[in-house]
Amino acid sequence: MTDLRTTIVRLLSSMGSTKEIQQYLKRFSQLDAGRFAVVKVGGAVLRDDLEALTSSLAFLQQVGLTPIVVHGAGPQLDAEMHAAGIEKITVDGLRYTDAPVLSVVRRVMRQENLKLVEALQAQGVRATSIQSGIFETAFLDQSRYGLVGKVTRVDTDGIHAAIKVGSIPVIASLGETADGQIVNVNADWAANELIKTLQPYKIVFLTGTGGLLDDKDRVIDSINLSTEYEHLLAQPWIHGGMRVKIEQIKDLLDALPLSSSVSITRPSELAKELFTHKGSGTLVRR
Ligand code: X2W
Repeated sequence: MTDLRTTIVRLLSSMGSTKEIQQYLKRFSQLDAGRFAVVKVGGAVLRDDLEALTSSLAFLQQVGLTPIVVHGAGPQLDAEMHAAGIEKITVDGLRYTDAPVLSVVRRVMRQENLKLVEALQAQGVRATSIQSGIFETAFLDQSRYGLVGKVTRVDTDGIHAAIKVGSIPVIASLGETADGQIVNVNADWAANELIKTLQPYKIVFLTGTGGLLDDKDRVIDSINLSTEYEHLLAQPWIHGGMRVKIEQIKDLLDALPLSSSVSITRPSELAKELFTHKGSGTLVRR
């Protein structure tokens, strides 16, 4: 396990001076503690990069900042469904979720949620598992997608209670309808609704690729949607998943104050993104 010291040494050596980090720390410590950052973690990161994720989140907590984590479990769900002999059906990029699929979703989401919470706790970091009660949902279109929800309201009570005691809320992307039916919610959608409700100071999507990639698979430093959006979507090398991601980020930024931006980076670069001018990964502005 990478310890805190290693994270700090890595961070400082990537910056050359401690002045920048001090400036950012000072600025962040003056913010409303309940709205510092929402960090969306894809399932692939939980599977492939748990160690870096845990030490980066531990670092934030050690310096007195409590991020809010919302996670998916897409690849783990694929693997478990395959193992259970259940065929994966995707409709408009969403997992068709009938009762047998939902039971896998509930089990795997719980397992992945606890995996991160326990990894944080093993490093002495306070973390609170939140697997329900946050995303109030309606059925998106039950005949088309099955038990898949769209978020209608975000109940932030559980999040605020955790942050108040300095504990990192770790939230699974499961929703609940007014009738108490648990439903499957796309984790990016869940994160976006949480972000619209909380309006956090920092918005970070952690992915295995470390950012949005160009035609040569290099991380794009920054994207300014107001001037580049149409041009970008017209590029032949922008394929399915990335197109959806860019469209969703545009929708999100359109709903937020003009000064907002979205960072897409990898777990080991999270501190660099937050505490340096140069940052890391891809910064998307409106
Ligand atoms: C997603 C939820 C998990 C997810 C799914 O079943 O795959 C729907 O498609 P990642 O790892 O963040 O992609 N839900 C309705 O989004 O996980």
